Amino acid sequence: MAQFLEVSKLSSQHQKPAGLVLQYGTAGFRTNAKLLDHIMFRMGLLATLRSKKTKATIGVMVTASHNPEEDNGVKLIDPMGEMVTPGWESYATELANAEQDDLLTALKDIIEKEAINMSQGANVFVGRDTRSSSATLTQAVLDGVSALGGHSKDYGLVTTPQLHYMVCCQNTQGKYGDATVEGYNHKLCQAFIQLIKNASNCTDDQKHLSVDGANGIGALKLREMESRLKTELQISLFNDGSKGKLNHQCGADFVKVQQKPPTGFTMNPGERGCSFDGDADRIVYYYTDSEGQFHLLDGDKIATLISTYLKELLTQAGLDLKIAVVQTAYANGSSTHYLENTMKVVVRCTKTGVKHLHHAAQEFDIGVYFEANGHGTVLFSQAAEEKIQQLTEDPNINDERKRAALLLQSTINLINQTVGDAISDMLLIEAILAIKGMTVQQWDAIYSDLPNRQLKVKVSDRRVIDTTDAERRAVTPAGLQEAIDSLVKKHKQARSFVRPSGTEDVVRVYAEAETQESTDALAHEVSLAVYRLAGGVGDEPKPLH
Ligand code: NG1
Ligand code: ZN
Repeated sequence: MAQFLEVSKLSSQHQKPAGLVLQYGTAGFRTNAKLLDHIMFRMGLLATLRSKKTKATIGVMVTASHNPEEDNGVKLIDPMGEMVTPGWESYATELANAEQDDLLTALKDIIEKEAINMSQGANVFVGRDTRSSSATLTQAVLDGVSALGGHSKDYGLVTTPQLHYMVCCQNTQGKYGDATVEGYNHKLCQAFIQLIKNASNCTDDQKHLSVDGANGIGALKLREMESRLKTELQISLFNDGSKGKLNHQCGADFVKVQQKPPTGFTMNPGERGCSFDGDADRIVYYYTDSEGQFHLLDGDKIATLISTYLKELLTQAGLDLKIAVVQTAYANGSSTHYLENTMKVVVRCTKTGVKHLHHAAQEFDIGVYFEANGHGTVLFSQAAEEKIQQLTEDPNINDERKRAALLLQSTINLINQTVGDAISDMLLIEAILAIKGMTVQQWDAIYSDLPNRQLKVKVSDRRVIDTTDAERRAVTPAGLQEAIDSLVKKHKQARSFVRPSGTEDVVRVYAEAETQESTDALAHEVSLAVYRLAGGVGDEPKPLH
């Protein structure tokens, strides 16, 4: 077939280095940008097949999120704007790892298994972050699409959640919004302005927010919205990419893991600040108190704020909808305790990676999901949206119920339901704080985090660690879980688990306990157990203090 001849021809310009093996991990392929040209071409091919199969537009985002500037990566987006379905992740890995001469066989294998009609049209949306390697890698994706005769639209520089939004808009024939950056800006800003009308007496201080753009795409895209927001929200944008390096000493991941403010950031005591990550799908908030102490409000605090607000609105609206919060093992124990015992909402724990959280959240009328690192959103079931819509149109309800229903409706419009979105989350958080007349300190005081620590251990093959129970227990290597259990017993209110990272060649160690000292000691002891029992490489982990 002519299409396969074209694939052969173009693939020779995007040759795979022999022997290189990469996995479609927690968030797609991610590694040094120099190793990714063939991957991008092949993901262009795969997105085209997926589009033919689903008879819908598919997205391909070129980004390595919070990784260093030298890295890059790619994620595929399914028709409703969600992450690509797991079965196709395996195809992605198979196609990516086929040696140059076996590429056509691997491609035909997928076509056959999925019974794809190759005469069906295909449409692929492509977007990229600000990395210097992203433009050329995008071209490789576009070559892949064109090799199989697919149509493509290159959105150029967009945030990851913006591309998810575009795909959803396109496949819902505009019901979700207009599939343009202007459509996105319009939808979010309008919903935000609508919500904030319900806040009374906001002072200029309360309207001010400092934002760390991680020197990435989020900064660029927030700039484009600023003028529409400025009467209600005055943003001071730091790390906007004009001089600093992407994600270097800044951004949501740096702030969360280091538990300190980003560099190049000035903020007075008590003021709110927030950080995006490199592709603007994560956000964390923070402030420094009058003693100079840094306070982080991570994904768990965000989920608590949003679910409290939604629960109150449901009560005011008199709507009987089931709300749940979905977390991962990284959620702070205090947050889970507060949500279950004080707020009395259903809490689910899933494996790391938003696709797992997203999936679990879909089971409820309203599913609030957040990873502790600040990646998350809120999903409303179709039935919930319809009930809320009906209530806004009901002439027989009182003002309080009407107001609550309208607030819920604007919240639905503001939140990006396709995926976690730093800009959309930020606007929702700002609106909630304003409506509730709440300061960042009051938000922080809802519950107190248990001290926690994340560490990384290098091992020769991280796949030796297999986990169960939403990654909270290690099944292999033998003896590791028993070692962790006995270390945890030595500390008060302690919890610890280990899992292989899906985005870096490391094993992640998490620990929490009653005091920071105890937490750090536990994290170190568990790191040593991993190093000794799971084939550690390099120097033995050293104590933190
Ligand atoms: P890995 O490297 O698999 O731990 C990290 C984050 C995930 C997710 C992905 C994708 C932690 C502990 N892990 O995954 O939550 O966000 O990156 O970006 O934060
Ligand atoms: Zn990201």
